[in-house]
Amino acid sequence: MAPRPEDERFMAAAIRLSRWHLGLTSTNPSVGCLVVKDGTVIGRAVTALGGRPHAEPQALAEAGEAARGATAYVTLEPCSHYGKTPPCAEALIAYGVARVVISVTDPDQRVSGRGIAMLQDAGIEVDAGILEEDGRRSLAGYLMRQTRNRPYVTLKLAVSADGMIGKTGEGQVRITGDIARAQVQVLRAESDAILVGIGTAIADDPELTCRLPGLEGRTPLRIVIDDQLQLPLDSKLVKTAQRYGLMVVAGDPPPFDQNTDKAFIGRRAALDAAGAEVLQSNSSEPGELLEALGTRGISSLLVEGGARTAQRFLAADLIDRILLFQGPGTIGEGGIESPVTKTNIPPSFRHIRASRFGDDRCDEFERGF
Ligand code: AOF
Ligand code: ZN
Repeated sequence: MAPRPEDERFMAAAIRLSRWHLGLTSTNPSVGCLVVKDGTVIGRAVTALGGRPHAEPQALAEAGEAARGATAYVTLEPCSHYGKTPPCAEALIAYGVARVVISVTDPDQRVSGRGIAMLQDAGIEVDAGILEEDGRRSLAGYLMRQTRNRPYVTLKLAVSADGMIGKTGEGQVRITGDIARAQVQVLRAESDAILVGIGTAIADDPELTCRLPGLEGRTPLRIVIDDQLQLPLDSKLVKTAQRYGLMVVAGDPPPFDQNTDKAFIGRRAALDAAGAEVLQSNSSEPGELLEALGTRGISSLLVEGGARTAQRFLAADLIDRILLFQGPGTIGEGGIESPVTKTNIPPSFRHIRASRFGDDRCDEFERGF
């Protein structure tokens, strides 16, 4: 059957709803579901924290008896498998829903079209592919991990008007204002993990937490690429390792043997004792690290700096989205040049949005996958 005029409006609302739990449901996707009858929303839900229950049974339970004959809007094809919960397609059938509108079909091999077939076999009308581009964006982490076993990677850069991301020897430089910075904290909250290089970790001593009121509990796993384990034990990252989690990636073979060098072994033991996890992975091959993260269930990664780390990911073609925050001030002498500016974004990226946050501007670029 054909989509109806109201479909996009309700699907847009379901997609917005699904974003509430981004970063909180891995390895499951955060899915939104609305149950609508006679133009009124009678049930709504998002995949629960930790990934279960799924969205549909919760939305159906809210709608109750009234779900009979209603339309369900779901951002992802309802599941058809007996996993840790019974199939959502079965719940939709049992509640007597007349029509199901889907944005994105599920690449999970246990589902992959079977959810739709199950609904259709029960006589339910199904329309798929509604607002698919937005739906895919909201599910980007899940889709990337399912299809390529790696997280979806967002590079965030704050750039001054003269194209700099910082100043040599100066630690944190204010480039953007409070509203843009709050927006970055929302990005952190939506991510499963956040990554910086050791240069940034030492120069800025960042905490990389989410401190926005109401979102304090949503700090992602913090990761530092630190080939030789130079992260100071009194850094904010190490001091908060127990509380928020910290992964330190010891990488490229340094000019000593990591298995016998006493100082290195000592630093590794100290980080371990402080609650950090030390992972061995070749940092000049970021793909290796991404695969390890994907295997651990990390679906979305925010790369926050600095220039060298960004460059490595870009060179390996492992950035999927770029958020370029641009402040009005200049840095001038001693500035550290941004690895990307609006004029040299790799041609595979498409500009999809420009927003304003106070005096700052944010341009968003993405690459399809
Ligand atoms: C839905 N609605 O809200 C979500 C779905 O481990 P399980 O049993 O929870 O199954 C995980 C799979 O369920 C996941 O790979 C994806 O196919 C689907 N997630 N499905 O119908 C939801 N989160
Ligand atoms: Zn399900």
